[in-house]
Amino acid sequence: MNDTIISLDRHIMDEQRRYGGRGDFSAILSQIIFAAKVVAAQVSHAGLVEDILGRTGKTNVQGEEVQKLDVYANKVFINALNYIGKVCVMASEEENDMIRIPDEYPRGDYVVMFDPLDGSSNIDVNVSIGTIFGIYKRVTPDGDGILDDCLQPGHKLFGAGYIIYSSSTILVYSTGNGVNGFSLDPSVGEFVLSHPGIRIPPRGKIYSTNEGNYPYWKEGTREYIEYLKSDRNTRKAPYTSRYIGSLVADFHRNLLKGGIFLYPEDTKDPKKATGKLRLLYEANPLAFIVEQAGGRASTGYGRILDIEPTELHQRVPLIIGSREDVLEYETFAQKNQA
Ligand code: P6P
Repeated sequence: MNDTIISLDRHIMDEQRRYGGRGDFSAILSQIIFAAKVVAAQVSHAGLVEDILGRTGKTNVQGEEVQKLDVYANKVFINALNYIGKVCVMASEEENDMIRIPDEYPRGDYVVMFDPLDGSSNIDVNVSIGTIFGIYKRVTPDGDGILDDCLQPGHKLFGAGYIIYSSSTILVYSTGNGVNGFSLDPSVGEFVLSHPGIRIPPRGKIYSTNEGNYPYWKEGTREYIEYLKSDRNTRKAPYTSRYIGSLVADFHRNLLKGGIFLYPEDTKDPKKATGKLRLLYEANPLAFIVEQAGGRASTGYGRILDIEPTELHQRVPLIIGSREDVLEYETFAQKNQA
């Protein structure tokens, strides 16, 4: 038996001992791990389970058609967190309003935001999908959490992470002391340390964006993508294009290999005038992770983690990945504001 295996539970306990936590945050992470295992089990055979893959015919707050696995994952995360007495309020991409803690359960000191199953359009074509989560300390003293507890800037995050459901299920998280990745070993049903101390290369050679939006991008953005595709860039050779269409999958690849992901604002759809992706439960948690790994996350005009949120489901342009690549984009994006 290999005695160097470090389970995620052990890693969380080590972190708690090192930083003197009371165990509340650890309890939240442990429940997120449990929920991730439950969702992973369904995702792994979603192709076989007709009723999971079917469509509900309903749409969520984003106006996207809700598929049953979205609904299922949302309920799994809510039910895993609402009864433990560590959380005072939650928010989810799948819920219009904040998620109250049921009266019969105690309230706690933390706030959890999540996108329960990002990449919904890929669910029924067996492409990688993921869960994104962020955890804050509450700002109100007690009782039910309120909107002020949810609308906190990303630099106040206490911890954040994501789970990618793919050829293997990997959970990546940070509590502000570096980034570590854990792979789910289905033979023992545990997440074990597989990617210790993740650092994103300062510059990559991959760019990830939906070039179908090119006609609707602002001038500086278009010029940047043309620059990457030329031999004028610092590599003196075109970057490689990689785009899966699941934020978690595109982000995870670039985190490990280096590169830049861009979902800039576009002029086609008024809903995307400030970008498509959500600040609270998509951009902020991934920005926290990428900065902890030495990368950068920007709107093109400013640091994601510095944005003062105004709405639960507000959208932002998201430019995220290798630090030097994101900084270089920002020089081009200045033209967008001229
Ligand atoms: P588009 C998936 O629906 C998602 O929210 C993200 O996971 C992904 O990065 C983005 O939208 C893809 O959007 O417009 O390129 O299909």
